[in-house]
Formats: sequence, C-alpha cells, structure tokens
Amino acid sequence: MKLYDSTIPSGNSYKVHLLLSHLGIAYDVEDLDILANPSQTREPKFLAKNPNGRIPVLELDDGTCLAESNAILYYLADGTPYLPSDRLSRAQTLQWLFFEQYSHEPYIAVLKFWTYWGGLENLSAEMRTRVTTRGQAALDVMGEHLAERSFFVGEGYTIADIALFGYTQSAAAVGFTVPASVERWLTRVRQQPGHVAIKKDPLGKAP
Ligand SMILES: N[C@@H](CCC(=O)N[C@@H](CS)C(=O)NCC(=O)O)C(=O)O
Repeated sequence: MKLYDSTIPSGNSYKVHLLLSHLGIAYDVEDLDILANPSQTREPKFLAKNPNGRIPVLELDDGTCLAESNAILYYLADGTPYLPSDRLSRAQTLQWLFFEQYSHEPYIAVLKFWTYWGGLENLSAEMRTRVTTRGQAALDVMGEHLAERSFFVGEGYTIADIALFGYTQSAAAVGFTVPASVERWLTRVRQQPGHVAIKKDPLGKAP
C-alpha cells in the first residue's frame, strides 16, 4: 500500500504513519507539496485519487484509494486491538474521531498551519479569538474526560487516542493551555510500543 502525504509534517497523515508503525505494516510513501500554488493535491493526477484534493490518501494494493485520516485509521484498525470489538466501545471510538474532526482539528491544526507556514498575519482579531477559544474548549473537554482515565475509550489505547494525539501534541507550542491530565496522556501515548514521532519539517519552520 502507499500513503500520500505532504512534504511538510501533517498531523492528519501522521496519525496514519503512527498506526501503521504500531501494526508493523510496510508501505510506500509519496510526499506532495501542499504549499505550492496550486497545491500538488489539486492537480488532476491526485484529484483522481481524492476529488477533495487533500492528503492523507491511502492507496490499497488493488488501487482503491481511501481518504480522510480517521476513515483510514478505522479501516486499518479493524480486527486489531486498536479498534474495540464491542458495539458501544466502537461507537465511543467513532464519537472521539468525529469530535477530533469537528471540534478539535479545525482549530488546533489550522492554528498550527497558520503559525508555522503562513496566514496568521491575515487573520482578523475576531477569527483569531474564535479559533483559540474553540481549540481551547476542545482541549478542556479532553482534560475533563481524561481526569480519571488513562485513554479515551475503555481501558486501552485505541485509534481514538491516535487521532487526538495527531494535533494535540502541537497545541502547547501554538499557544494553547494543555490540561495536566492531557499532558499525562500525551506521555502515555509516546510510551506505546511502536510509537514514532511526527517527521521533522524540512523547511525548519515547525519545531
Ligand atoms: N479531514 C481531512 C483533512 C485533510 C487535510 O486538511 N489535509 C491538508 C493537509 S493536513 C491538505 O491536504 N491540504 C492541501 C489542500 O487543501 O490543498 C482528514 O482528516 O484527512
């Protein structure tokens, strides 16, 4: 299989790298320049793989392409300990995957992108407040949930943790206040067997 990623470190792609590392699955990678104008993900060749023009995309060995980071996690984790088998736990896993995409990533990931690769200077004060307030609210929800538990769903580490780790690991660096329970969880995630760090920014803009 082949993972289409970006040249700069994408938290959404990183989630997939992280799960593939835990699973010990070998794969190819192709990096695209998403800072080009237009982004290489908007070229016809890539749009044929994902009409939404975004990485990550996982191309399976039969040529089928799967987009959306959390859908890719769900596909890869099926039948493994990273996706619970009971009905309620699976739904709770989805609950956190949807939370990540609707209430977390649009604020924390977007602020990360603007901070390191440009755009922050064009932001109105109103928009900046909206992004920081909503991102902080997501971190606070995570903090409450983790106050008395080690991982997001059940007793073990699942794709809910992987999805949320993708961008939460960068939240403090872009100005958010990370609750202590979330800091402890970040450490627990880094201690999981097969953990890999997000790749370095080849442009040297992100730490
Ligand atoms: N909801 C998508 C978001 C993917 C996304 O925003 N990808 C960004 C990089 S992190 C991208 O491809 N940007 C290039 C573009 O929009 O042209 C997911 O979780 O995979």
